[in-house]
Amino acid sequence: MLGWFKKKIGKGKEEPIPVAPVVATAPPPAEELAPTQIAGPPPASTAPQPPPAKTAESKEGVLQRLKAGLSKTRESFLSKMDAVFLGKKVIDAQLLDELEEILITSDLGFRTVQDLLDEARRQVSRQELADAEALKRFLKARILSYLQQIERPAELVMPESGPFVILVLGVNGVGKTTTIGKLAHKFKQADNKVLLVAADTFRAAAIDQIKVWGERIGVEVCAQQPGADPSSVAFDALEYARNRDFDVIIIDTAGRLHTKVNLMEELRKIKRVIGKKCAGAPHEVLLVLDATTGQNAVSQARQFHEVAELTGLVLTKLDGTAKGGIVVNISREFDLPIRFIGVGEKMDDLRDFDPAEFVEALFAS
Ligand SMILES: Nc1nc2c(ncn2[C@@H]2O[C@H](COP(=O)(O)OP(=O)(O)OP(=O)(O)O)[C@@H](O)[C@H]2O)c(=O)[nH]1
Ligand SMILES: [Mg+2]
Repeated sequence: MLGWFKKKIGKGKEEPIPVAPVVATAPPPAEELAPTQIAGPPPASTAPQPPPAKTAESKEGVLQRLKAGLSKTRESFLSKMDAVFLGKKVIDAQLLDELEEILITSDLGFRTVQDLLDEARRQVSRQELADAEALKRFLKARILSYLQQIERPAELVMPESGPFVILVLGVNGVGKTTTIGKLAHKFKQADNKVLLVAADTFRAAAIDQIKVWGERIGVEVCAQQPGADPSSVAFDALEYARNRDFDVIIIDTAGRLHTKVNLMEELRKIKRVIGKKCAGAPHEVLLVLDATTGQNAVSQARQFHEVAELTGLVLTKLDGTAKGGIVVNISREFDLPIRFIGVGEKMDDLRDFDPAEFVEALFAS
């Protein structure tokens, strides 16, 4: 399996990075921790043990786990379809109307449902879709083609030199911090030196939460006091990171309502300050969306994109919803790649988004 991100080596040359086993890093000496308060990895005796060396998970294994994560969507979607098809030999107008309803309740989005149904009706009238199985095959192929229309590569592309700075945004409780923990784990497994930055200073618990992730994974966390200005936390963290050879810096931010102007302006400032401190950064601006919020995720993406020029999306909690069609909806609505999908709360439950795998898991019988 190819890597899920690329490192640029020399001009224009990009090399896929395979997933490698964890190499535990020692905590930094205490005197190096000023000026920000750094929660380093625990001392060697309590440091998390590296998982047994493993190569990339088998394709079959990935698909099984993805299927499990998408089971709610799939069961709702397929069982409703089967009920509509039950006992029907031919595809008629009534069947297509019922199918339309099912597709709409899966949150595929109005435009996508209309496009699918228009084409299905055309093909039925030309007698190209003979039965229910043919119709399912048609839906699967069409949905895949929609997901593949995004031109930009889904892999993250790291800069030629200096750390890869990722800014993570989203409304409250969508799974930003958890996604950051999972992502840091992925980077660490691929042998990168990772720094987490607690720029969500809104609640003390938010700072503790990211420190816990740092300890669990064995990566450093830059944090300050609750209530500190998030822009200066980000600034100080980048200063700390200078000459320390971090490969990846991931910045957490407080959840904010996309409709609150002052909070969205704060994001603009955070981004500007990061760019001033580190030219070209943030290289990746990731918006985390909770798949269970359905259509609302679309308006969140729109507002955040306007303020922060997103470069990619993460859809979390797909395991907790029957409305996984939102992935297709979001993907068609914005010219933004879906980088990852969250299919559970565990460290390994952040999956690379692969359209073919996703559709396979969605339609698996
Ligand atoms: N089932 C499931 N739960 C998830 C997933 N991602 C995150 N969660 C859960 O969602 C809840 C909120 O996650 P957080 O990471 O704290 O969300 P946040 O966006 O950082 O929240 P705020 O910082 O308060 O805005 C936690 O209970 C997570 O375990 C996922 O993919 N699947
Ligand atoms: Mg958080």
